[in-house]
Amino acid sequence: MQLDFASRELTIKLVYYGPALSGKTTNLQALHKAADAGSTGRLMTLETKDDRTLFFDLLPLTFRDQGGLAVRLKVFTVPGQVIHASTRRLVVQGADGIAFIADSRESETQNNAESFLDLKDNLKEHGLTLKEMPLIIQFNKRDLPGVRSDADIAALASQGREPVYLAVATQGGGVVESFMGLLHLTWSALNGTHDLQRKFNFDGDRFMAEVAKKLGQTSSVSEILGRSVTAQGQALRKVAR
Ligand SMILES: Nc1nc2c(ncn2[C@@H]2O[C@H](COP(=O)(O)OP(=O)(O)O)[C@@H](O)[C@H]2O)c(=O)[nH]1
Ligand SMILES: [Mg+2]
Repeated sequence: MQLDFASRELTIKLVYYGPALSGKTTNLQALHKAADAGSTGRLMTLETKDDRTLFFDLLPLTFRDQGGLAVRLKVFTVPGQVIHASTRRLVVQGADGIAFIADSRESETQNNAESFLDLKDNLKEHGLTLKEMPLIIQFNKRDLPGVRSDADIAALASQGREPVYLAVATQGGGVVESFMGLLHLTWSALNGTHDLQRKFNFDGDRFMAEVAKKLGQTSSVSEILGRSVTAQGQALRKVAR
């Protein structure tokens, strides 16, 4: 997080992590498409011709609170290929929150697991742990055959602490939900550490609602956050009790 008191600007760094070709760039493209023109800058993406991210993608999003605080979100992706380990380490540096984009196919389970370990290692390099990092997990490519079942993922979600989302990023499904989940966690953590709401007389709830609106959502924030597998599992357990 970077804070510029003079210009009343807060910059938050969000990183989309995951194995090669899981859909990180596609998530940013869908977010870019969903965002209204006033909130988003150019999506910077550098790809080789076989779809593979060479360095990283960067999507800048800016939201100004009614109180005058500008919150700039810099959304990065990492290149998933094993050979780009040093780039990943660099991109993760200073991250305030991480979205882990997993490929839902059974055949990708091992790649997901390896990338997750790689994330853990890279955080450790910067003296961070997964535990203290705001993190959401997205199971993408739900439209493909051979994916892990909903029940399987629900079971997995109930074991972990992180919110889990399902997505079809190519169609935009689950993309904004995942992003809002990540922003919610990240904002809560930053606010908890730096007491931003009070210092800037900043209304975090109103801010989240504004972001949702600018991302084309008509539902309330709590409704959007409730679309995670985790939240739905909790709701089901409550009904069953
Ligand atoms: N069927 C399907 N394909 C997807 C989905 N998301 C991404 N893809 C495709 O997977 C490939 C890799 O996506 P990309 O976003 O470049 O992956 P990255 O390496 O994680 O940035 C591309 O051909 C995408 O069109 C999805 O939800 N469903
Ligand atoms: Mg990419």
